Amino acid sequence: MKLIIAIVQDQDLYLLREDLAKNNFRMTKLSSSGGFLKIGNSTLLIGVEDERVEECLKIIEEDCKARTADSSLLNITMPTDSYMPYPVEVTIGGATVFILDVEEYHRF
Ligand code: 2BA
Ligand code: 2BA
Repeated sequence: MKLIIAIVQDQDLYLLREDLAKNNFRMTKLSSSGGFLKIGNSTLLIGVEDERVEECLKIIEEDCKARTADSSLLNITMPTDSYMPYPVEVTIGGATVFILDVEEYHRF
């Protein structure tokens, strides 16, 4: 078994959740935020059998779109604890995915 950790944009969550459920993938969604832009995103934990990993990745890839972030989203922290926005354009990828081996899986 593998644990797929997928960090996705909130805009893609609805469709992705639907498609995962439709295809019988079980998952847990955590609300998260990135260290760079500091805006909300979603982290999905998806426990899957080894032979279904590719199928799951395909769904994630199809549903999650890369986008350019609003340049005003990035702030720098000033020594006075205030924030100063500065213009920058970043492309947020469709999904950042980690795949981990699951040593044990229990459902009590
Ligand atoms: P939920 O996804 O909200 O699922 C709640 C319960 O609904 C499940 O209990 C299960 O009895 C049923 N269920 C979910 N998906 C189903 C499906 N495709 N077909 C039939 N019944 C389904 P649990 O299995 O005890 O799971 C409780 C919670 O644990 C889940 O909440 C989910 O957040 C997490 N979870 C379970 N399996 C997971 C997995 N393989 N990967 C990630 N998270 C998992
Ligand atoms: P954020 O950290 O808010 O990053 C948003 C986007 O900003 C990134 O998109 C990337 O294009 C850019 N970016 C991030 N750090 C940067 C840096 N040090 N210098 C220049 N540009 C930078 P993605 O790479 O697609 O990442 C989207 C989100 O996925 C990230 O949001 C973060 O929450 C997560 N993520 C990405 N790589 C990760 C990693 N290695 N470990 C854990 N989470 C990761």
